[in-house]
Amino acid sequence: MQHQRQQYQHHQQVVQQQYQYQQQLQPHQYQTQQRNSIGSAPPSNTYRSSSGTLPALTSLRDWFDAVDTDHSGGLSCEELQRALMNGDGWTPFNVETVRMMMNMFDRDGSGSISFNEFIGLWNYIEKWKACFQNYDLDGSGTIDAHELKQALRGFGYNLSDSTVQMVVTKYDVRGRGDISFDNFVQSCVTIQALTESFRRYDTQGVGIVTMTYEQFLGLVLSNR
Ligand SMILES: [Ca+2]
Ligand SMILES: [Ca+2]
Repeated sequence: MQHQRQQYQHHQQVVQQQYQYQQQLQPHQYQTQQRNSIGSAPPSNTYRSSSGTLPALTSLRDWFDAVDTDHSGGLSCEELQRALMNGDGWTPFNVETVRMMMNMFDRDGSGSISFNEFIGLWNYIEKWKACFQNYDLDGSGTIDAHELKQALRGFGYNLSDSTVQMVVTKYDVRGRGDISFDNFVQSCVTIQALTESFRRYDTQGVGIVTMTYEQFLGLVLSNR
């Protein structure tokens, strides 16, 4: 009996560890569960006009018009890149992050970002900025491995040091051991998307999947 109970407890422990990844990005839950901890939920890309975080619309319009250099009424990838800056020395966003934003917010698929789409995009970035500042514990303007680990934990991902370090290495484009704002957003959104893909196969929710070669290819390609 005692032995069985110990076995069961051990099993529960293992399952709980495997489940850790599962306590993951469901922003509506995190907003309630994590509010009192260090972090905030990773922003969702749902535009809420009532959020009150938008800069005055007139100045946003001016900014939009200023970066719409060909006056087409929409922002191309290059124009959008000029509109978005990192806080650390005001370097422009890397083009991969800009493309990711385009894909998320070009709702009508026109290939450019209209002013209305830009409002949603701007709001999304503002929320990420607040999140970034929250986790930039030393105020360096970048996120190092320790800070990223805290951030991912705040989002519900309990990743090992070596996995976190792998993420930093992947997104540390300047080779300084930390990641800039644009890469922080990109890495978090990528981890979120990959985890969601994984979970579609992990029907038992145990953190382990069996998949065919072609399912694996499908998973990877759908995330690129
Ligand atoms: Ca344009
Ligand atoms: Ca930092």
